[in-house]
Amino acid sequence: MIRTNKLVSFLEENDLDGILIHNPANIFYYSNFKGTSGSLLMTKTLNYLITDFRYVDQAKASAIDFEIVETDTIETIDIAINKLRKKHKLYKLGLEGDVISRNTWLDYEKKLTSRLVNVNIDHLREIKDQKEINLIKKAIEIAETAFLDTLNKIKIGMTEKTVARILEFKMLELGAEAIAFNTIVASGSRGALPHGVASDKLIAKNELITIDFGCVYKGYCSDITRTFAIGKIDEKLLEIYDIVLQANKLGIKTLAANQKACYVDQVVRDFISDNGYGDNFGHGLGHSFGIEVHENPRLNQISNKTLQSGHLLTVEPGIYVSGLGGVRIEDDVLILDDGIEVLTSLNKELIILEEENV
Ligand SMILES: [Mn+2]
Repeated sequence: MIRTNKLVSFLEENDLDGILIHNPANIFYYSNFKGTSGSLLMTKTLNYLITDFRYVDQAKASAIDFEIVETDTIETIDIAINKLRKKHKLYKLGLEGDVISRNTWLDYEKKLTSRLVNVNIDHLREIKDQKEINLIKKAIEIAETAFLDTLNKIKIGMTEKTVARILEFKMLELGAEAIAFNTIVASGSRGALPHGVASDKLIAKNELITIDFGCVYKGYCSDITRTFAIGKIDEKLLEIYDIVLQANKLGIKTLAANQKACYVDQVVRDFISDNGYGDNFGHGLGHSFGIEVHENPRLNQISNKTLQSGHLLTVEPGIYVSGLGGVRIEDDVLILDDGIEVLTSLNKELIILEEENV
């Protein structure tokens, strides 16, 4: 109900009679409906879930606070809405311009008798409630358990893809409903690719391996990165590991309610620059996540957000050296009124798998 109340406040503040929601993350957030076709029409007093024949039973079972409106095809949503418009005086209707295509917008404009206003309501999901935190904690626990299991199974000569599949299968076996994103397994010089999705490269000795992974549990994501080693590692990479580890700890220590998001990024960026790798950290320090794996607020140089209790953030500094490799260490942290809670619990000191055991 708190979620709906916040949306109603948004409608009031923006002088809207209702909103037609298409973003699947927002549909799930308000209605608990996860079907891939449907939209919500929410007014200050009534909630409708508009979907087609394929999803009606699922909608009735999951979206218990919503009246289900069945349409024949996507084209007839407008007929349903225009009917509802008469009942609810929907003169001004919010529509998520960041989510629907231009053609869909034009189509609505042609067919709906309401005036359409471009809105984005994603920020209403920024502060996580206890129920969400509990699901995210479970998604993290599953991912971490699967990661430790994968460390025991990794073998020299496997492809990065095989390592990714072992980790993903374990997450699913442990109760995850899906993986949160394409698992990154970047070994050796591929470690210099911040988004090096697992490839056919073979796992080799004397290399670092960065794995960035996460799963979805009951609609909520986890997002974790660890870099570990097999055998003997180049001195320069060991130095880089140590800098990234310190940067990660510094970022976590700097997080607090009332802190500016850009300031936290700057503190860590300055630290990495002071250690000589300023040009090798080309992405933001972190981001929020929840129903989606990348949500606001962001920890980066242009984020003017002030952190608040209930914000959930990744802290993921990385150093990437083309031709040599890279390191990233990513934790998930919850901002509290009087401090923080680090939700990830995997060891961060460099894990070195002995060559003869791999
Ligand atoms: Mn991340």
